Amino acid sequence: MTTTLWRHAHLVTLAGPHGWGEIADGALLSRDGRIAWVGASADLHAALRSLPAQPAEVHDLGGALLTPGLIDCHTHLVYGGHRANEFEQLLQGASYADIARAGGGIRATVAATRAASDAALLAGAERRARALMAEGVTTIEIKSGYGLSAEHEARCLRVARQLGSRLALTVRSTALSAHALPPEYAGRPDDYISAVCAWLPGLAAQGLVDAVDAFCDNIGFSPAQTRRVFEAARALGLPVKLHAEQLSDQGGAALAAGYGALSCDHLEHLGPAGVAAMASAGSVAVLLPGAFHFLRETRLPPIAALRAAGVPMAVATDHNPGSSPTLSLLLMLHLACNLFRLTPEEALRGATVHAAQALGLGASHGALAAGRVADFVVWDADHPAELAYGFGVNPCRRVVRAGLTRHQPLSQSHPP
Ligand code: DI6
Ligand code: FE
Repeated sequence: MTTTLWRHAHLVTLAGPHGWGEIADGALLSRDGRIAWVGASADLHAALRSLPAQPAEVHDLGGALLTPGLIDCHTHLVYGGHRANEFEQLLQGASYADIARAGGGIRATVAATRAASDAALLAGAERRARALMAEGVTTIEIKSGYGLSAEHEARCLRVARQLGSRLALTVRSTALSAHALPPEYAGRPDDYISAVCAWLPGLAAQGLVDAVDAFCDNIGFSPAQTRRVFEAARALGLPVKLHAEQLSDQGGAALAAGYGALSCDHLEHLGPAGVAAMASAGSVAVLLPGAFHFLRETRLPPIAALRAAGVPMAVATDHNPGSSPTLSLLLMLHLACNLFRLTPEEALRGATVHAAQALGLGASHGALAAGRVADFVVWDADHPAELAYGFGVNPCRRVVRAGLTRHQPLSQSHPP
């Protein structure tokens, strides 16, 4: 029941619907992993007087910038191998779809993932998670989708759950079994979808699934197949998300919105009907500038239309070995501004408030406000726009997760 005081902070709370929510000289009290109070230093004495006991620990931040912990709401962190060879092919002019149709792409990673031991999958995912954490990430989503059988999907989701218990990190796991067609179902996509729908209840019963996702595209699954997966999720009471309109407009976002999707992700080919459907369902648009950059795409997601319709926009790494092998969420903030023309405030909101919403954690995470989880980051920065302004720069000084300080995650030899 100890209370900790963080004082002399330049707070960026992001607590209101717009603006940074800046408090130039602020303080924050954390208690039992939650934020007990946050406000201006001038009001601190009154806040302290109302406490049952005085803070056991006091940290003077010397005016440093303090923001909510970053949230990476779309990653494919658990897999075997890498696809650097495909990067060479992409540079020689092959397209992502060409490589996938020739038997590379997701299926190459499926083979490597199935061949990897549990220990190797965990070690690789943990190394990647620690790299994200070193930049102030306190919550991540991890998708399955490189196992593509009941056994291997469960293995990957178990690794995701293990990361959440080994590391000072909140992990949400998403079943993306409808990611690609595994070789044993070649030419039989409907049979594969039947299999996915049949094994989902087992994965859910093992407590491995927080949400269900699918890849609805011309090299993925059709809207009708996606709908079957969503029906299976609905029967289990699980929320859905969708890889939608990444390479073509299949009407996936509107389909997902019809199921109250938490988010629709990628969206380069999203049209007006999809934007309107997402707005009325309250689905978050998860923008993935890493994949856009890596695949040298030229068609931009309809940012102005999303903004005008009031669709909340999130920004994530989409970390995966095939289209976004990045481990820097801060770099994604920069690219979201420079490539997609988000404002630095939209970008930071996209990796905090709106990312939380995309994971169904909108009431507990993503902003600095009393009652929320005490996840925050202290930065060597004067202004919050600096987080998106630099690229290849990591100004993260200190990370606090659930009220506890996490120093230098990369240098720890043992998980906290
Ligand atoms: N879209 C993506 O960006 C990832 N999955 C998907 O459906 C890429 C996955 C991969 O290429 O391994
Ligand atoms: Fe993805």
